Amino acid sequence: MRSRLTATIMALALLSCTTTPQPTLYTKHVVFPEGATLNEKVDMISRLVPSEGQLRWQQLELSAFIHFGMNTFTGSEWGSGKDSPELFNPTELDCEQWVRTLKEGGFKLVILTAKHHDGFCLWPTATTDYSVKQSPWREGKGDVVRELRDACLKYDMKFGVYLSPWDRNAKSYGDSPAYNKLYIAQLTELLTHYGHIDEVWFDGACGEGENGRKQEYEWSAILRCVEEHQPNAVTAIMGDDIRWVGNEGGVGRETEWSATMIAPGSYVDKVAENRRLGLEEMSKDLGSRELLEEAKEAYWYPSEVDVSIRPGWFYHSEEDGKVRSIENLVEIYYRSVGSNSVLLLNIPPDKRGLIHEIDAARIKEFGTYIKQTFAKSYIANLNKTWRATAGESREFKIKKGATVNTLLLQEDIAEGQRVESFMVECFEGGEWRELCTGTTIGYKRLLRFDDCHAERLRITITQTRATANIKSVGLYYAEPIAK
Ligand code: FUL
Repeated sequence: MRSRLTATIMALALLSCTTTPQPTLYTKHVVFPEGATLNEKVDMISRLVPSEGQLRWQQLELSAFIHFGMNTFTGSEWGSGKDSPELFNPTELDCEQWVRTLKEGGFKLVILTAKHHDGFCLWPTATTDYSVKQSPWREGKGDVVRELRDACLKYDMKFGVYLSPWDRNAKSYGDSPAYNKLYIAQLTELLTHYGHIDEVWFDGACGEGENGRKQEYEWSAILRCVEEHQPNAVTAIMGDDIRWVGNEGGVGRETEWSATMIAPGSYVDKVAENRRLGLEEMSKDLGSRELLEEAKEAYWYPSEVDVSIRPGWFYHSEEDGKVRSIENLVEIYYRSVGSNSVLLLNIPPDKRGLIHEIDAARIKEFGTYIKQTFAKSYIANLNKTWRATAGESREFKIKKGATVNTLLLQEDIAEGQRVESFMVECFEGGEWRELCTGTTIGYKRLLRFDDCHAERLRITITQTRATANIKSVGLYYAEPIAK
């Protein structure tokens, strides 16, 4: 009996030794050991994965910005902070109309400029006399943050706040400790009075305080404040979960790495390292092997493409004729969501406090177009993740008689971002021809090509940081957009 028991224990021990150990995954950040070779670094960065919050955020794909505030009433983009609160008086403010409109467009999250650079607060803050409380709107008893929050709850929309670090009204701005205290107090109000917050947007724009004083922000304390009060919220731009794509034109990179060597700007002790590597948000290359060779660390720091539906971020009636066309919005969609980014599209309400009819109609049209385009794939999706090594190909049968012009590829980013390049061919008239090629895939990659009537499609993963985890493949037909 005893010997049988010993044998069983030994067999179990042996089994546990022979089962392949799960490779270590690095959440959000990885430090390479000193002297690590390029191959070792490539292997480690391939196992860098997003935090749960970053993964949830990436899956939203479409998020909306609402720039609304004093500038809406003064016609400016960057208010001086000296305009009277008396000017803030929307006549028909209806946050439910905003949220319904955004829902129709397919947007999943909305971020409100609770305070822009002029310092005017859209909630009745106790921290300053420059807020809705001092305005005639709802006799000083209104709260835009709360109204939008409630509308989001009603329509199941995620909710975020933009709190401009730059403040042209605050007397203390430029007196660093005093202003940091005020800023954190404002942030705390937003994070503790309105229930769950999904995203906090920290703008990087920053001017001088009185007499040229330079404000030094205490980013570590600011981010700690979010961590303490809203641990599930993601932080953007000067935050460390979401990276600014580097332009405000709606143009993502051709090669977009979420597992990148650029450190968030709020990590002040990493500023010099970014400089050493020649990295800034605008850099073209944020993840090549050449860069990796030089790097000491890497971050999961995915890109967000922020762009306005109008030339300005705030509403100006003279721009009513300049709302982006549906064609342009769809182009932006391919260059953002289709390029491993989340789109943050700004739709600024007008002086009434409503999303203007022109913008509302455009948003609806955009949502309908995207939904229709991706409603039906002409190839069967993978029934399980395709684990592809470099050079591996897979063929897909295209539905008979189909015309296609759009390909969708997705990696399972919960296991990291790995693909460095791929090639797509189609079998037509008895031979294979190249349809398109690409570099990174990441969460989602969309590629467009001329109408094609092929019978089969072949995808080859030409280079990858490690075995790629291709989660989905789709082939669609995008209708031409009427001009
Ligand atoms: C910039 C700001 O200066 C603009 O006014 C706008 O808010 C944009 C989203 O970010 O940095």
